[in-house]
Amino acid sequence: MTEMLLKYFRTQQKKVQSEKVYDTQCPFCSVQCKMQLIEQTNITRKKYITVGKENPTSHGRLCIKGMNAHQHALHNDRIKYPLLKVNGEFVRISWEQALNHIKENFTKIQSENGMDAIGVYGSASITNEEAYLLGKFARVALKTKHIDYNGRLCMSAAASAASQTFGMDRGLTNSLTEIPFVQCIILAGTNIAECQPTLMPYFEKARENGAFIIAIDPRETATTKMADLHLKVKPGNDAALANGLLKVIIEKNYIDEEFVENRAKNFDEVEEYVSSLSLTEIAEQTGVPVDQIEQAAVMFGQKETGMIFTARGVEQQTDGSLAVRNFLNILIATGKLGKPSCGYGAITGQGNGQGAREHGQKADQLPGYRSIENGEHRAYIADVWGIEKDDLPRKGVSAYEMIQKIDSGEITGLFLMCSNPIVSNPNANFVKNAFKKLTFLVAVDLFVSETARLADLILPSTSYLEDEGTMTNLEGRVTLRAASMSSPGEAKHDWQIICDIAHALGKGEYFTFSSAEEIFNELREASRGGLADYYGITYDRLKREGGILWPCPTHDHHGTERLFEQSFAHPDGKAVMVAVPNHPAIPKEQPNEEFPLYLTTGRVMSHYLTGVQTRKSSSLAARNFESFMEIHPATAKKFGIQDQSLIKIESRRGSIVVRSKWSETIRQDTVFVPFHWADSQNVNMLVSDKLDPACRMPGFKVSAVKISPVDAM
Ligand SMILES: Nc1nc2c(c(=O)[nH]1)N[C@H]1C(S)=C(S)[C@@H](COP(=O)(O)OP(=O)(O)OC[C@H]3O[C@@H](n4cnc5c(=O)[nH]c(N)nc54)[C@H](O)[C@@H]3O)O[C@H]1N2
Ligand SMILES: Nc1nc2c(c(=O)[nH]1)N[C@H]1C(S)=C(S)[C@@H](COP(=O)(O)OP(=O)(O)OC[C@H]3O[C@@H](n4cnc5c(=O)[nH]c(N)nc54)[C@H](O)[C@@H]3O)O[C@H]1N2
Ligand code: SF4
Ligand SMILES: [Mo]
Repeated sequence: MTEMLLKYFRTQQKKVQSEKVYDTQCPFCSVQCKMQLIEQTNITRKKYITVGKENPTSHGRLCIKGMNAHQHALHNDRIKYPLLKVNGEFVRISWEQALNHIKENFTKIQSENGMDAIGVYGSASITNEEAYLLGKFARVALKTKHIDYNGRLCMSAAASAASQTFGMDRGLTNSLTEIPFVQCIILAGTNIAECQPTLMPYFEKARENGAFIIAIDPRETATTKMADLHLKVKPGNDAALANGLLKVIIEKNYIDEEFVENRAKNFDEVEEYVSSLSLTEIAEQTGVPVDQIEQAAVMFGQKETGMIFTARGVEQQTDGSLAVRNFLNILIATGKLGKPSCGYGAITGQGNGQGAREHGQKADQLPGYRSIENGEHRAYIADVWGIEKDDLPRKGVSAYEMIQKIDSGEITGLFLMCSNPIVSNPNANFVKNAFKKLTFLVAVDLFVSETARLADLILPSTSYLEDEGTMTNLEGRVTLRAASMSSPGEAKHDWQIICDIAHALGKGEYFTFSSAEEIFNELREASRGGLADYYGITYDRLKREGGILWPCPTHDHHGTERLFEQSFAHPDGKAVMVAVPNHPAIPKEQPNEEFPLYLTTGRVMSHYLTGVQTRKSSSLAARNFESFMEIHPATAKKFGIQDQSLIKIESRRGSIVVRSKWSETIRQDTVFVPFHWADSQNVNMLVSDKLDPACRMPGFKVSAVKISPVDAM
């Protein structure tokens, strides 16, 4: 370095009068990269830099979202005080007034319409402590059966498939460290390069070590570019494609007979069904040529080790849970489970997508992955909570079905924490109108989101920089997110808000917590002996060890790196295979003359979910400041659509206007629109509300649409 440069850096350094370092974890995806926000103060202003911190999952790597997360957290638009809607305008009120207001309205609604007239809608972006407490709040403080959360739109299909097949659902059956040694990898409907970018080195190392990578996606993405073989499936046909793979695997005898015999059930049923299928018909249905199906099956069958990863491309379908089960059939048939570098991974979505699905936010669930309809489970949790087991409500309904109950007037009050459902749910016009019918809506958020705009009362919550607590990452690794920045204005942690409301409702004795750690210690008890057993995990251990993979039943247990080595989690220890039909019982919407194209939806690297946070970040918003529709040039020409021009997209439910983006790499019968934008660009106005009958997942990934240039209207 030259003298001049050194001198410059020294003067710059002197200008920094003080420096503060905040340890935390990224607020976005399921990798949960550990990081530090460095705040440098000089005479005139503050400067922020985010740097990655060593950890067992992402080893100090960060993606652009993590690096810029502070821009939304430190944004002036953060809500700092409780806001009450008066004559259509939000006005600042005190916490005491806010709590009184909630007490009055919740009590009135429940005395007039019954306990179940209030719904609770939670999130997988809050900590384990908060997710646990929200479940307890619904059952103990509000005594309503209606609680569900945004993970229903995210993890429910994979969770239901793993529970039915394996008897237990942890996103990854193996730790990430095994990926570099896998010989064949199937990436089905997952865009890791844009959605969990800091995991890419695991897959890149596998490639360097000679792995054959197969990607299944209707579009070319930064992830499919890494693959040796890209199966460009017609949207919604993954179950049929997996049948094709299974058929070849069975016919060419890549079956692990011993595994199938000793460790699984129903292989014969699957064999019989797939042998009755025609590969040519599967190729026709899925749009994937026979030779590609054969090549993929042979590669996966031949190799000694193999892993399959699925994400929302396969799962956000009205047969998503069965489609996942069919990929699990392939793993069982080839004996690729419970061994080194052999296993399954549902790439979890939100920061706490794993933990928040284990401790009681789901309509039918109690902590530790217990069931609310199981007598023993009810008794155990009632005991931990100090209530009568008969006082525990029964199971409620899924997220979208709660909204249907709002529409029909069965639910008239809603407590919403950390979600933006009028943008993220399917059939968005219906959802927005339903929310307008609520007598009383409380939204707890960092910002006035599109849904919060409709609220009667908004409560200000704290962000990842301010709120300490545990998050369970995609591996099933419980991590402790440090957070030490002071809260802006009068914002409170989500857990404090829950406790304060419980006190206002006269249920304070069950919510006497004064720290996240105290809540975690109760969660540990509540999860003890359950499938997701956290009992052996403590804050002290998390600080020392950096993260622990559940189940971890005792203090001297190291955590569980690889699941199912000896047996599966069903009582008989066996995995359950199932024959999955090519054509699901509930047919998916198919293109026709009026609506000639498939629409599929998803994500881009720089934005997160409904965009409330990332649209506030100048660096991220600058990368994509508006929505777009990816379309093949040949299709675009057919419909008279120029590149970068405004397009109206219509389905049977509604219409939106976005800009076109020509791309040679998407299927010609399909267009793609991300869902990070709201209002007139909210793609969910187009998506149908049909749900997977097994897990209530909406079919976000397939709709039939028509398109037209806006100036031709
Ligand atoms: N940048 C960014 N990262 C994120 C998020 C974000 O919003 N932005 N969100 C986080 C969350 S909550 C989640 S759930 C995950 C989601 O992570 P992913 O599931 O990987 O993301 P998606 O873009 O929804 O869908 C993945 C791929 O499925 C493809 N696809 C569409 N239809 C089909 C189909 O019918 N079959 C198959 N096989 N593929 C199909 C899409 O083209 C897309 O490339 O990402 C997490 N990480
Ligand atoms: N078309 C289509 N729709 C989809 C999907 C798709 O692929 N396609 N994917 C689905 C998936 S996978 C998901 S996960 C859902 C997500 O859907 P949502 O849950 O609606 O998404 P977010 O944008 O994360 O909403 C979170 C809200 O909570 C606020 N917030 C952030 N952190 C905190 C906090 O710590 N406390 C509180 N109280 N508030 C906070 C944010 O400001 C934001 O307003 O969307 C689903 N919808
Ligand atoms: S978005 Fe995900 S990959 Fe990117 S920094 Fe955050 S946790 Fe890491
Ligand atoms: Mo998600």
